[in-house]
Amino acid sequence: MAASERPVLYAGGGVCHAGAQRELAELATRQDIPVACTLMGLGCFDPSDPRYLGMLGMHAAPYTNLIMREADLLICIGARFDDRATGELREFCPNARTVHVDIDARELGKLRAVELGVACDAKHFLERLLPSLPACARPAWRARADALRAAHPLPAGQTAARVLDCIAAARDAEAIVCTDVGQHQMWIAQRMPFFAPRTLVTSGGLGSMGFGLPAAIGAALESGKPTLCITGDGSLLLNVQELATLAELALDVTIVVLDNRHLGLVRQQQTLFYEARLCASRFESALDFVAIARSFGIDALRLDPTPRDLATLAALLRRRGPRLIYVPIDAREMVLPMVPPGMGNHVMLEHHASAP
Ligand SMILES: Cc1ncc(C[n+]2csc(CCOP(=O)(O)OP(=O)(O)O)c2C)c(N)n1
Repeated sequence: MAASERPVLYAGGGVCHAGAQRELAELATRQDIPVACTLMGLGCFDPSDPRYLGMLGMHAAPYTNLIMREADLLICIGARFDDRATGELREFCPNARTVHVDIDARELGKLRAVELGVACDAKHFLERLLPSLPACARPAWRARADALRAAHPLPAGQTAARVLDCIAAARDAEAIVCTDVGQHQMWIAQRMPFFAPRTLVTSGGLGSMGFGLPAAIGAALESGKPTLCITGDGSLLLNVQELATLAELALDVTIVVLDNRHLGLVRQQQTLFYEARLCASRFESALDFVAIARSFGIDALRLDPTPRDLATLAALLRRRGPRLIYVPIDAREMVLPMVPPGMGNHVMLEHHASAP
């Protein structure tokens, strides 16, 4: 670290599992190092800290990937160089020496050759490191990162983004957000700030559609906190019978269904990489999610992504669940930027003609 001019911390779910967020903050602050998180690491670093770079990888904001590309030292803690985070491995932080801390020794050197691999729990590692660690400031690197952030922001969002921004602002500060798998999950990861580990409960890695509603029931039961399940029309159907459990337990869960009448992430891949030949990604029958929820005995209503309805959504988030809020969104919307599979993270698709 002393020899590095442009270090970056790459923090994963291991930091959340170890409960090492305070120690990570101490390392980042004392050594003045920017921090990028994986999907599973979201919540392990304060998103309002000026050193925060957001989520890295396939759906990162452009500045995050560009800053990481300039790193001369990569300190990976509790993450595994998954392809959604790294893109093409040979292009990932190409000029950085690498330190990898992971509780699973088999991960060290598996995908990325490292200068230093430490098989250790993230919290134990940081607790041992911090007492001997001097403070330093890196004004030039911070200025460079700020310039890239200003020049290469996340592209403006569309209807789904408006809904998520509304939820982010109106949700109870303590609320737990559970997601399913798909575009909605990636938009949440891109846009919604998470201030503590386990406030985002999502299925990463081999992400399973159908995870969101049962996860929300579990989170609400265990935590007693207001819980949101933000899901897609495809994912909710995979465990829709759990609406009965939710009604029976009368938990404070608000389900927001972002309905694009497609398996959105599949449609997006087919549109971008298969010449828009859509196959088995469009729902031909329009389901009435409000009627479905009511048939299970759960309050439900439809809101559109208009300013007036979003004000109603914000007001409803202050009321106790269970409730289902059905929000139709524009099916052409894509999760952008997107690093095409097999490319380096600096190759980011930021616009597409078929997106609104
Ligand atoms: C059980 C399962 N089947 C298939 C997939 C592959 N897959 C990932 S995202 C996705 C589409 C999700 O659609 P939807 O829930 O409507 O969310 P959207 O992308 O539209 O936000 C599919 C089929 C998966 N992750 N899990």
